[in-house]
Amino acid sequence: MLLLLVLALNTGFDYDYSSVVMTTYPEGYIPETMEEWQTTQLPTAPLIVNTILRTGSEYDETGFLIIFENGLVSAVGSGLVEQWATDISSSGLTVEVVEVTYSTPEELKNYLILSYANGLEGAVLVGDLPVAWSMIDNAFIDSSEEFPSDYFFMDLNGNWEDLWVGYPSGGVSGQDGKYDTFSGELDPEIYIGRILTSNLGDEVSLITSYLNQNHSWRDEGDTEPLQALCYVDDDWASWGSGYQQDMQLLYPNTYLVNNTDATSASDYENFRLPACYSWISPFVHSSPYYHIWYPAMHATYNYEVAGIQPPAHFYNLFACSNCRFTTSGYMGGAYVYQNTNGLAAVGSTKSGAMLRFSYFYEPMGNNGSIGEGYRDWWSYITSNGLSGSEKSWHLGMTLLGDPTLVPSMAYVPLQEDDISLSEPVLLTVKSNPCFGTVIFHTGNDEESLLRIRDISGRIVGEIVCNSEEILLDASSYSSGMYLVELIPADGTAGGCTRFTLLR
Ligand SMILES: [Ca+2]
Ligand SMILES: [Ca+2]
Ligand SMILES: [Ca+2]
Repeated sequence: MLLLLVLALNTGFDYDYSSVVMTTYPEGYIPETMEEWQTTQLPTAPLIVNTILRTGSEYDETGFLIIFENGLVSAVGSGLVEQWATDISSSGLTVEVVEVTYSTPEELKNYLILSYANGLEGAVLVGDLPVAWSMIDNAFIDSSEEFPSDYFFMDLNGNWEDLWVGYPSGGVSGQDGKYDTFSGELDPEIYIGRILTSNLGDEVSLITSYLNQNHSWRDEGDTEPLQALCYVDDDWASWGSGYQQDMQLLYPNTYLVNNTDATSASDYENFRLPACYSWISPFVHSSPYYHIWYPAMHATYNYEVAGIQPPAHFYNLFACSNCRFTTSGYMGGAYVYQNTNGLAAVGSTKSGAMLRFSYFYEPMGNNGSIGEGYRDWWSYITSNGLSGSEKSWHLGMTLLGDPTLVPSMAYVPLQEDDISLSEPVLLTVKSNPCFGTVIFHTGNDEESLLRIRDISGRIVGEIVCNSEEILLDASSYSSGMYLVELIPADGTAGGCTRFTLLR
C-alpha cells in the first residue's frame, strides 16, 4: 500500500489537470497554420553542416552545439560568437559553433542524434532554422491545435509519427507533415533553446544585442537586489502560494501578487514590469501578442513590454501561445529579444503552459542551467509516457534563449534571515533624459543607500538618503546611461531604475 502510494506520487498519476483552467487564446483568435508559415520560409535543402569554431581540443566530445543559420555568424560578428562559445565553455562544456543549411526538421534531428551519440548535452538554434509541427486534439478546449513543437529536438529516440491527415479525431489516415502520434521513449535526451529574431525586427542587430547582454550578465551578474515576481491572475489565483513556493526553490525572495483586484494591466505595466525583479512569472490568458487581465479584460501588448524594457532577465510565461515563435511579433520575443535585459523564457507555442513547476525550479536552485531545469521538468512529465492531458497542456512548451545560462549564478545563496518577502520599492526618475541634476522619487522614506553605476557596472556615486525625493548632482558625470539601485538599510527589498544623462 505504501509502495503504491509512493509510486503514484512519483509518477504524477494523482495530478488532476482538469481542475486547472487552461490558458487559452481569446475567443475567435486563430493562429497561423503550418502552411501559412511555410510561405514565409526558404525552400528546404539537403543538410550541410559547416563547423565555424570549436573550444577545447579536437579529442574532446562536443557537449554543446551553437547552430546558426547559414551566413549568420559573419553577420553577427565572429568575435562576438567566439566570446559566447568561450563563456559557455567556462562551465566545462566543449562548445562547437556550426552553420547549417535550411533542411527538413528530420535531417536536423538526425544530426542531433549523431551528436548525442558523441556526448551532446544540449544545443541552441539561432536564426531561421527548421521547425517541426504537430497537430493534436486538445483534451480541454473545444478546438484542436497545430503548433510548432521544439520538444521534437529534445526527444531523440521516442516515436514521433505522422499517421493522420488533420486532427486524429477526424479519422483520415495518411500524412500531412504534422506529427500527431507519440509513443516509446518520450523522455528528453538533450535540452534545446531557440533564438529567432527575424520576425521581431532587424534580425542581426537583435541577436548582436542579445549576445552582448548575455556576456555582460555572465560577467557582472545582477546589479539589482535578487528577487522574483509570481503574478497570478484570477483564474489561477487560488493556486498562487503553491506556485510561489515552487519558485522559491530558485529565488527565496519570490513576491506573490494573486489578489484578483490587484492583478490588472495597469498594475502589471506601471508597477511590476518596471520594478527590479530578476525573474517574472505572469499567469494570465494570452494570445501570441498580448496578455488579457481579468475581470476588466484590459490587455498588456507585446509592444508595451518592449517599450517598458523590464529589468528582469528571465520569464516563465504561463500565458497561452506567448512563445509561438512562428508568429511575427510573438510576445515571448518582446520579453527576451526586444528587451535589452532579456535572457530567456519558457512558455508555450499553443494553449497551455508549464505546471508542476518544482521539477523546473529545483535543479536551477541547485545551480543548474535553465536548459537543465527545463530538461528535468520534461523528464518528470514524460516519466510515464505522455497522457492526453499532458500533451494538451505541455507539448507546445519551448525555451527561448541560451539554455546554458545559470540564473543562480547571480547570487550567493541567501541566509535564512536575509529572506524578505517585501515588495520592491518603485524607484522612478523625474523627466528622463536628464541634464545636470537628476531627481528620483521613491515610495520609501526609510534610510537607504542610492548607488549609481555607469553602463559598464562601475560604481560612480553613492548617496545615503531618507526621503521620498532624492536629488543627485550629476554635473561631473559624462553623458550616457546610468543604472541606479536603492538599497534599504533594514535589508528589505530595494528598487532599481536607470536614467540617461545628456549634455
Ligand atoms: Ca499528421
Ligand atoms: Ca527520449
Ligand atoms: Ca485580475
